[in-house]
Amino acid sequence: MTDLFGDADLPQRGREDLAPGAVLLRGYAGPEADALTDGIAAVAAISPFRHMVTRGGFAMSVAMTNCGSGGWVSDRRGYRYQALDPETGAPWPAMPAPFRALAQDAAAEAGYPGFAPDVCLINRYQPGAKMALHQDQDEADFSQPIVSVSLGLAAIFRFGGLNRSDPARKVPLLHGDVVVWGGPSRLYFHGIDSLKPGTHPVCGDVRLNLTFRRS
Ligand code: MD6
Ligand code: FE
Repeated sequence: MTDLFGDADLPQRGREDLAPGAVLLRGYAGPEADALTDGIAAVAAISPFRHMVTRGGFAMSVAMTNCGSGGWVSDRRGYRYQALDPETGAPWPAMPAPFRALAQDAAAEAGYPGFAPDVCLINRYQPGAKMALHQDQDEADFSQPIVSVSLGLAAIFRFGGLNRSDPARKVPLLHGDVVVWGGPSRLYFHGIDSLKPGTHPVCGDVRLNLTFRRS
């Protein structure tokens, strides 16, 4: 008999409700991790990771790239989605098939059938990198969820409410964890604490995060 939680050498699987509409699927992407890291390397060979600048002129500590029919960008003009990579002047690399399949499966598992992501933002955290509390509000249709996949080093995810000052819970996100959120919590404030140094057997000294959206 298989035991969902028994094998010490397997990543823990399971499901946890984080908030109305937000579900954590522990270890869901574990079996796909190698395909995902290969895909990330292929994307980054075309559109390299870079530290984008905020409207205020500060370089973000998280390095980013994108794949799909558009990409999330930030510069002195603000945040937006655009079809061309500003660094290369060319379209973003296509979304690898295993990325799209995983995002659709996870969304359906979490109660959002029919999710059709057109953009995948790829975040790379080195030790000390963090993401300040923010809302994801650059998308056109807030009825579509976001699917977020964590790979490599563990990070603390802060998950608050609709107001910046709402108390935030701290959720450790581990290699293979997938968060799907939408519905009532689609616009909740969230962020990532400063990454602690470490070494992960698959990803080395970084944390990688894929966020799939319908732009
Ligand atoms: C990260 N994630 O996990 C940053 N946004 O590195 C996000 O900002 C995020 O995980 C929307 C939905 C899920 C997320
Ligand atoms: Fe976000």
